[in-house]
Amino acid sequence: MDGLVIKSTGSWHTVRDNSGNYINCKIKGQFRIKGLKTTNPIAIGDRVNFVLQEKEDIGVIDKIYERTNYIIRKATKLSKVSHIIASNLDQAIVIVTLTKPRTSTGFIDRFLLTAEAYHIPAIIIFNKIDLYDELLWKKHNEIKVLYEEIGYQCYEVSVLEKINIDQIKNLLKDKTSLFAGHSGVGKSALINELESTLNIKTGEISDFHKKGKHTTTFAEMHDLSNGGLLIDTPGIKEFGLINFEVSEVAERFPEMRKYMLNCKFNNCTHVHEPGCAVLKAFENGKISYSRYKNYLNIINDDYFSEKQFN
Ligand SMILES: Nc1nc2c(ncn2[C@@H]2O[C@H](COP(=O)(O)OP(=O)(O)OP(=O)(O)O)[C@@H](O)[C@H]2O)c(=O)[nH]1
Ligand SMILES: [Mg+2]
Ligand SMILES: [Zn+2]
Repeated sequence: MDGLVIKSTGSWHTVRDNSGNYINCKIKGQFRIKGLKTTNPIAIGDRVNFVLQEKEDIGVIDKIYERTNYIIRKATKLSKVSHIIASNLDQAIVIVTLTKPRTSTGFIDRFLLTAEAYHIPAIIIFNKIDLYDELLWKKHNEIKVLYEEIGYQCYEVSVLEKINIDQIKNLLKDKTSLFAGHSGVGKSALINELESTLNIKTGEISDFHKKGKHTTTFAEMHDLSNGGLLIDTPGIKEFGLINFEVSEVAERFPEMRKYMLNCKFNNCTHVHEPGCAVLKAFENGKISYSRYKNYLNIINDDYFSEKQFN
């Protein structure tokens, strides 16, 4: 029987079959994707085939259908293994807060890069705008304009004050979407607000660190009543990138991609080469400082230290 993986907790996977039944499934044997070392062979969003073990009331997954795409990361940049956050997505949404907790542009850019690598439309939702003072609004507007100019859709939301929730409902309609972001940004709270029948556990922000407490521990796909599937995920501390080639990194920055064809050398890393069209665009203000800085950070972790420019 065919089904969709809607939750994974280690060795058990909840699969929904085409008639809407939920079956607890295990995996048979080993699944390995060539060249990909992952901690999870089955990811949420996977379409699978399983065999029902009638006596036990469980299923055994024996096949994963080819993934159209996926979002993947390493726990930290030093980890050897990767984790597939979710597969077969129509859109990947990063929930960002500028305070409680603060999301850095480095985190946003790593997320966007990964989505670009698999051609998944990426969207940014800024939550907790109720907490903004004048300074944060200023910062917010700068960041929002920056990403919108590159071509990313941005939304401004407050779950607490129920601001712009309908916009998000429209955005998610009839699509399979992923919510990702740091712990405490309000991913689960926003889903509860979008779908009043759900009662997902949400957590406080710690007073001292102003960070979330990792309340959601497993990714789970939820049904939206106006059509659509939405994946809630555990908060991510660091979005470790899998090993992209340097040449690929610039290609995944849409505003760099535009210029790199004009670089003098076709193996240009856009750092110091003469005749580099990307550097020229950066010097002329066509590529933003924060994006270029994050690009350098990505291709060469310590090229610029975060401290120096934050
Ligand atoms: N002020 C304010 N607080 C919010 C808003 N949205 C969510 N919160 C609060 O932020 C806290 C964290 O929310 P969660 O939904 O648990 O965050 P999460 O992103 O799911 O976190 P993890 O499951 O740990 O990854 C809760 O106390 C929410 O009430 C908002 O728009 N404004
Ligand atoms: Mg949560
Ligand atoms: Zn170049």
